[in-house]
Amino acid sequence: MIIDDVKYRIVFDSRGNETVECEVYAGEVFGRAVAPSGASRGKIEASVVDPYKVKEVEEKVSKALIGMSVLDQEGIDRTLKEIDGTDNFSKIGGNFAIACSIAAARAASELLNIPLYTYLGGTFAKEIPYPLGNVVGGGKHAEGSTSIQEFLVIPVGARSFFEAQKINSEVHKTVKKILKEEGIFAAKGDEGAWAAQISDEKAIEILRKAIEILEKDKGVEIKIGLDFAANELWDGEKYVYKDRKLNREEQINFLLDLVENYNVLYIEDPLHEDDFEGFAEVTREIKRMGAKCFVCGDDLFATRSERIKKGAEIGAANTVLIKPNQVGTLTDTFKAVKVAKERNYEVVVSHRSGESEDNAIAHLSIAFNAKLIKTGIVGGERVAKLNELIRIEEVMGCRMVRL
Ligand code: 2PG
Ligand code: MG
Repeated sequence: MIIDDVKYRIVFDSRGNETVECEVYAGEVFGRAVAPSGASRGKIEASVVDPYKVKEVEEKVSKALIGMSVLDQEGIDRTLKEIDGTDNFSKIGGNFAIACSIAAARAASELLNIPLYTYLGGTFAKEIPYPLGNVVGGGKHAEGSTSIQEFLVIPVGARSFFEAQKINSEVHKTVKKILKEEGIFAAKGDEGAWAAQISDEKAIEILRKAIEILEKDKGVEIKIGLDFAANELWDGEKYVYKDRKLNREEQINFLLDLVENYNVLYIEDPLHEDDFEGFAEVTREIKRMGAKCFVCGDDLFATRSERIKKGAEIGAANTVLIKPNQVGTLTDTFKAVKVAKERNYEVVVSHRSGESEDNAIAHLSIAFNAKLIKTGIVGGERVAKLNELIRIEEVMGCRMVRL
């Protein structure tokens, strides 16, 4: 079935910023997708082009794609790259490209009358990831709150996705209750995590308290995750927190202590995006400690297969964060997943801090057989993905991944 039209429009994201939505039409069916947007963005991410260039880009993209088979995802993605002509979508924008790439896949799955996760994942799509939920946050998502960007939880003992999300929600609520009891005012950051004027240590202490209460209550184990988003802390010489400055070695010791003392199961971007060696050292040290921990590269890899290859050569990290809009097409996202898995890296599919009601990443997390999906806990744009996974679980049955 050939593509007969491609339409773009400007819509709003969860921060109230303009973003682009794309619709791809093929005969009786169409697919739609909205581009998300990041606040703590890596320097090699695909470019974001002004949404108000919508008419100009629509003309180029529709001219190139009309007449192509909607089932030819690789061809569609190749064409998007060709009309852009740069290696990071600086002409048509990674935002315009990813919206079109996902909209085309949606239209194809509609045409075949199968779910998006089956269309993209085939036989890979058989398990459900655990939700990695953001409970307390700061950094670029809530300035004035903690220096570490995200304090997350993983309900490793949950037997279903529904139960897992229920536990995450209860941790989120319990943390609010503890903050209130301690007289600490809290607001919500960009991803719905609690933002408060507290230190990073205090945030962990409160999170631990909440986890303890719930573990007792529910009899289910809950683990901690941290996204340092260390690029945002790095000033070229030191990691600058609101209450201290750490050099590279001190930063490594700080995070290793946290992993050891708090039994942390997941750390993301503990060092800045060019410190491959440092990531390798952290990964080695954690292994030596005998701790099981996902050491995840977000800005480090930026969903780019060549960066993953480079990291894997020296054992930098053991997990890759997958954000399709970092690279601009589903084909390149797939490539990153493939390269990661071939090197025995785990994958975690992630939202951006600026999101919409679009739930495509829920499907991608199944299609890629991700261990975790990082998509917040509360807020309509986060719940859109979580609720989609609950619907998928109804069809697939409770088949959680093994962590
Ligand atoms: C991150 C993301 C999502 P942003 O750093 O992992 O949580 O934030 O979208 O702002 O880059
Ligand atoms: Mg990150």
